[in-house]
Amino acid sequence: MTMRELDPKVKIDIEEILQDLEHYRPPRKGWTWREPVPGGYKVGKFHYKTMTKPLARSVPLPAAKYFDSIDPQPQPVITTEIASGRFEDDIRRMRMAAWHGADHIMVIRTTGQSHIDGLLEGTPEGVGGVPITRKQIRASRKACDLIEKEVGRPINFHSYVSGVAGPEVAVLFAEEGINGAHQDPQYNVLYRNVNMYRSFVDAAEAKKVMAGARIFQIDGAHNANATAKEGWSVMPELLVQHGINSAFSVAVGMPKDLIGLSTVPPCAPPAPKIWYDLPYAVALRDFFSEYKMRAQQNTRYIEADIEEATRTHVIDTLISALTRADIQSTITPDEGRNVPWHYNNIRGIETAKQTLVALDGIQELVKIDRSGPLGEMVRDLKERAICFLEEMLETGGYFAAVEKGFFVDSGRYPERNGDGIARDGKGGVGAGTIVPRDPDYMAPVCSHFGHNHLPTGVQKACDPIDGCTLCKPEKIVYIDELDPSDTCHVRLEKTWPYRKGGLIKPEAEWAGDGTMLLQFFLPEEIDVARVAALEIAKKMGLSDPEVINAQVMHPAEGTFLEVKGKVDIAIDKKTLKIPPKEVMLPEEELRAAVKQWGLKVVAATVGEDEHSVGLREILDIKHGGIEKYGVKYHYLGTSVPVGKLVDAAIETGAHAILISTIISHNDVHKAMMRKLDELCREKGIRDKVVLISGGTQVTREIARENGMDDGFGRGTKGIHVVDALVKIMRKRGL
Ligand code: Z98
Repeated sequence: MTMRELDPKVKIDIEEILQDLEHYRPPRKGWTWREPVPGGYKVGKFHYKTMTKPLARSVPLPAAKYFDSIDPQPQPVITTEIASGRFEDDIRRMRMAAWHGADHIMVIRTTGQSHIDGLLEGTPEGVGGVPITRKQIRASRKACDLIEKEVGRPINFHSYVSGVAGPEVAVLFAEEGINGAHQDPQYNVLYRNVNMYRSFVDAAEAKKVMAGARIFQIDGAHNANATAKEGWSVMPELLVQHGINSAFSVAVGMPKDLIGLSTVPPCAPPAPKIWYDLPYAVALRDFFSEYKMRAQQNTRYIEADIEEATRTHVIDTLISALTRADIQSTITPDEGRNVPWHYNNIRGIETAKQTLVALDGIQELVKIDRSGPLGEMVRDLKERAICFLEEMLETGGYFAAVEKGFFVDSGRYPERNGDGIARDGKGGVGAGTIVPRDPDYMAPVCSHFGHNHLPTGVQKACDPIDGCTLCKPEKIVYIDELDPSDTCHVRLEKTWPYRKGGLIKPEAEWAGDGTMLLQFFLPEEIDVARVAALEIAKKMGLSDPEVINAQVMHPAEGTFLEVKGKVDIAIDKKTLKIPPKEVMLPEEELRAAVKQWGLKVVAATVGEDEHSVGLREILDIKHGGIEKYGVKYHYLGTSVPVGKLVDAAIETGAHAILISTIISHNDVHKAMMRKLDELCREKGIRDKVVLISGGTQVTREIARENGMDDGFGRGTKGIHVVDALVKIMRKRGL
């Protein structure tokens, strides 16, 4: 049962995870928070106020290379939602997400699983999410167990305990080591039309089971925000919904530290967001100070533009940092444009991490000012929420209020527009199925809500059956996928060539799907551009092309487009020639060597070549040219005869000659290189000077074949040239 640890250089082996799955038991249960470092956190040259224990392995933020590759981990747990429909593919995404700093991985289940009145066993791939089955959970949890060891931080795996099968799902989750779940009986009532009484009875049972396994609970109040006509109008109601679920959970026996409120900013730009979201966040924290906060982006405002989603997310996260968020959830524009891709998950995680790291300790520098309009707005919100609750009580309580359509009304309470979601107490899924317990009711299970008539002398409810599945996991019955024609094994066999067989094929949703994303501009108005974009994609050989994002740059001048489509191209890895990786010397070492030699070079563009920009970038300090590392240069200008360069090198005692050519017709660039080499030989200085050529058409191979010591093409920076210079000079024993 013990699995081989993951090797960071090797892909996770899905087939190995699926092996012996029926006997796998999660080694750990319950939710975990990140570990704060007492007294702050010193990494590299910085002292952080609120960061947590660093990861053993991770991918740091892109700019980390300028900061000794540090990767500070903010206090809030960071969520990502991964649910492509195929859990066998999601596992790889989970690993990538964990390396980028996600420790809360949420699986959206197949649309409307709340309607299903039993556990799913052996359901094939899902649509718009993953079917939550024991197999899916167990395989994913097993993968997370390996991944968390690799990154050195526990991963919270999360799904939903809602709907008519809620209690069964809760037991399944408790058995399989799920760490977090949405549970809110109001969700079922309002959005899935589960009978209201049934929903609350089931919730009591489900919450009790969750508490027993220390599964962290997130409520569903935010759904009102995403459903209501005007998200910001329902702010008082959101407070009420949070209150109902929290109070009910506590009454059922859930400890407060396991109760999280799902807070979603009600507004987004172009609205003046801060005037709505900040008072809402503050009111929420005032009312629910004993509970945890899970802050999530509002799915409602997510459009197809990733930049737009990112900008809003940054502002959301600023509000989280200014107030308090224990969990920062991320979403991606994938929700808006149907590209469930892990790179967008990673972007969302990075947005949260980058923002939270940047804002470390912000509360010591910036205070929420309640003395002005903010305090007034917070009070107003709280008053409206309390009045809502009072009216609810006067109406006859929660159930009566739901029947009257109190909830998700688009009016700003106390206004009502009469468009709320009204449910019939006698109707809905599972109506009339509640059976009162007999006085001698007895269920031989340990995690159980309410009255349980244990026979005298029985200590533990499950003793009479020699243990329930929570106490004796070996009693769990594992049922594999039932449709033999569509199992993850069948799918894995199809994708084997792209995962293990050495074929490289692009993927977005699923392994080997060939999905690619194109970004381009068309100088046409949007309607024309959309159609033209599809034609272009087809001509490029993409099948099933779809415009997933189109943005007007100007109503007449043009449109930016993103098109997804599929290619049927796979590259055989064996045919690729991978150039050996140049290991650069550390910057400090380069500077020291340059200083020791007093390194000097002469440089020019040669022949009839007037293109000086590239060379100047390599020389000048401004963009990190060789000057930055202490190299002195003598620039002779453009179209300089090679002989003049050689003379200058002799005169100035230069250690190297750098030539640059962009023009390459008739192989003039090669001719220039050979001429330089020959001249240096004639003058007897070839062993004293390093010869380097550069230009868009130049490669190391071309340069070396034509008498140079090294050559550089596009994308070269000064440091690459300095590195080459130092290495060549050392090789010559200088
Ligand atoms: C989120 N991105 O909250 P079905 N219960 C609750 C929910 O909020 C949801 C479900 C159940 C969002 C995800 N929420 C949306 C309280 C869904 C799902 O019936 O299986 O779709 O239930 O993070």
